[in-house]
Amino acid sequence: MPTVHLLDYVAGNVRSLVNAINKVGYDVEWVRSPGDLRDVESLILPGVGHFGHCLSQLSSGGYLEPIKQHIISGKPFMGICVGLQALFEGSEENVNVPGLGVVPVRMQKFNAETKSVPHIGWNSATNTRVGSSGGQSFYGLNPSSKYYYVHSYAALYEPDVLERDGWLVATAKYGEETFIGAIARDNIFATQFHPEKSGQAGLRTLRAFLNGDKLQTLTPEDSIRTEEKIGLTRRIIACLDVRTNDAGDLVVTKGDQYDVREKDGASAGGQVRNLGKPVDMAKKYYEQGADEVTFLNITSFRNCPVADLPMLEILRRTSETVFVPLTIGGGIRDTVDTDGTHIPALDVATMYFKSGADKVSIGSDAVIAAEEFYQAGRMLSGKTAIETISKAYGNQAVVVSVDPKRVYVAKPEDTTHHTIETKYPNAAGQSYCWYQCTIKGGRETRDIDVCQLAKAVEAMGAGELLLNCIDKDGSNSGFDLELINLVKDAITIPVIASSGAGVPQHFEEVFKKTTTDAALGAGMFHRGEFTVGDVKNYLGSKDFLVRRFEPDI
Ligand code: 1PR
Repeated sequence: MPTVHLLDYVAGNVRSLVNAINKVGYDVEWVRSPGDLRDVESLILPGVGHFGHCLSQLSSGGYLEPIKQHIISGKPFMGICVGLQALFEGSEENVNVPGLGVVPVRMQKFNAETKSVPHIGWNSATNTRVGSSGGQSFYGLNPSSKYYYVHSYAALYEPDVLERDGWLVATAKYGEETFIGAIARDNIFATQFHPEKSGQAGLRTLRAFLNGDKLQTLTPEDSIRTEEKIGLTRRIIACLDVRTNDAGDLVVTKGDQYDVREKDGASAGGQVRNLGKPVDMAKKYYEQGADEVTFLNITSFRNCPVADLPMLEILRRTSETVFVPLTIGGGIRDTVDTDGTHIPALDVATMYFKSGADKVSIGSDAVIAAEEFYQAGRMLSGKTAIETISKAYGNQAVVVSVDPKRVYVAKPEDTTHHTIETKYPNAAGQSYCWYQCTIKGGRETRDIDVCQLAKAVEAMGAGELLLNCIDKDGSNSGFDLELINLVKDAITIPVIASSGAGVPQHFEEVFKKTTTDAALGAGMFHRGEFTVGDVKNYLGSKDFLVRRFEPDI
């Protein structure tokens, strides 16, 4: 197999990139020291996390000058995400650290007053020179395709500024802002999106770069650049709750209100509901068009050494065939291993990232951390799992999964917590409620409400909130819209609505009646009642922008 060199200067998640490169027929070799760069032909610079951190790491490792020399020499260079940002002059994210200065533009933070930041999800990358009369694309980018982005800072697009200097530019639109999704000139290609996480569209781009296939003429159908096609799509996530069943096998399960045992079993609860094998099901949902796949390890594997966690193997295998973002939750916290070794949450997360996860999802530990945050007078300790992981891997890598339950009261004064007046009073006629956070899979309630939790974890550096709802879980009765609106109003990071989806119309409802950034389904997909494709077809028929699965080409 031909070879490409990867420069992995921070211990990031590059496994999916390696898998994607292998998938398009190339082998990866690592650049281990600046001197290695002399003999490199094709170089990819991936990047995650913080601009300043990445550039300082490159600088202190002695890589900056050799990278510049590689670029000047005319040999193929590709930057991904912060690898693209590194080519620019600098970034508002850290004004004191200069970039490589190849592109004379500075990165700016997205306007968080008008939309969720980070920008997470599937968006366009459309060549600015493509018009309705046709045109050319570069490195396989297609105006009809969508690509997976996750970033808070972007190079805002100013028409013709870069094109005048010979750059090919592809843009995307987020809210009112148009930004650079990809650029190319001579031997340089860089994408703000993650091709390794962008399904077949991303693999096509990666393959085009590695094959040196720079320009393509678009078919008339693909050249039609309509406003309706441009922009962030509605993100649909398939969630797999995973645990060992009574026979000791790791299975996908699903409960209602978090009870995953069959109801027709013994009085103490029947068998754990077995809905299939995690790796196979993840692949199935990928091929149905799921925009992300989330695994929640709903029981801890207490007697297993951390390095042997069965979930690590599931991620390794899944990331070989599933090229969309993978999230793993359950047990992301400081842990004591079977031999008594203390393992910090950051190390647990690192194992998952190295196995192919793109994000970790923190549940119980986030609730405890939020309580401590308030007890300390809203002071950050710097030691929580959220803070340490987001500092090392970026906010976008940290999801907080919340498991709230409704608590009804007759009037708001009956509780110190933030209440809403609900359209759905309880049997006692009480029409106010607050949402109480729980830990340990809903088994233990805590004296903290969902708004307090959301604000605290946002301050700690969480990049996204996975908003479950125990009352709605497995009910097939639709999402808890009141809860979602409440939380969306409290924070600016993206929210994934979860629990209650039963039919495609529920996704339409949640996107129409709330400003949720994404929506997640579990049981309706596992039971085979609807596919992810059914949901997307339905949303598409209602004029929502959705990404369709692109078959291999
Ligand atoms: O606390 O950090 O170890 O994380 C444990 C994780 O496991 C948390 O994210 C918690 O939400 C999850 N979890 C724990 N117990 C259960 C359980 O079901 N017994 N599942 C559980 C959470 C909720 C969603 C579900 C949606 C949609 N499941 O994952 O997929 O409710 O379901 P639906 O569409 O069928 O209604 P930690």
